[in-house]
Amino acid sequence: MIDVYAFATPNSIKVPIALEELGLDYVLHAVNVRKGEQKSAGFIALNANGKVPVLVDSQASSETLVLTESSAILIYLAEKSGKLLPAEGPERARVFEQLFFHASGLGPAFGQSGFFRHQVSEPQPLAIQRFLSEAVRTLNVLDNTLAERPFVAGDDFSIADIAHFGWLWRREFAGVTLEDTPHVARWFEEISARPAVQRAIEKVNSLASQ
Ligand SMILES: N[C@@H](CCC(=O)N[C@@H](CS)C(=O)NCC(=O)O)C(=O)O
Repeated sequence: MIDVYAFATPNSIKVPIALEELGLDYVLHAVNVRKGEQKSAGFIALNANGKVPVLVDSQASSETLVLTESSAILIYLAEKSGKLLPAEGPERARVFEQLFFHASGLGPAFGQSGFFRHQVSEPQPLAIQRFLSEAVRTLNVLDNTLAERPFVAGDDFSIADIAHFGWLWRREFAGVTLEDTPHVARWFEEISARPAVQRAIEKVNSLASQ
């Protein structure tokens, strides 16, 4: 049994997308980050970092696996199923390159841009300017990549596409549009049209109305 603790957020959505793409059964549990449920004692016992998503796989091995960090979860699911991540060589390295670029570059820039735009009581123009420009800069890096390849890590859809999709799906929060990045816009339309992605979005959005 796989349990996923998540909400309608950019990092959460990656996990249901991967599970839907891989055809793995799972149960989705809402952790309402708008109400601060990710900081409750019960949830901190699951993830000391107090953030979603968390995956719990009771059939991982002899012990139940509790895994945090969306990129680590994507790699775990890809390796468990033998899909969405090349087994070796340069193709595998390209997927990791994009996952790390997402986790250390694009994702935090989008997150901080959104935070300083929407979640501070006192406006801080320098922080807004810094993080919005970094979000746009990393988006342009991705656009240049997608000018050369159909998917972010090469010729095939992979967990790296799922990672980037999470934050691109919530780009409005960060104050980012796709108007000046036609290759990202093309890719975003294609990923959005995948039936597994649509199923995951519907399920995650329904968490917010529970
Ligand atoms: N590096 C983590 C980031 C997780 C993260 O920031 N999750 C957000 C939702 S997208 C969250 O839980 N925010 C609530 C909080 O930080 O209190 C990952 O990739 O899983």
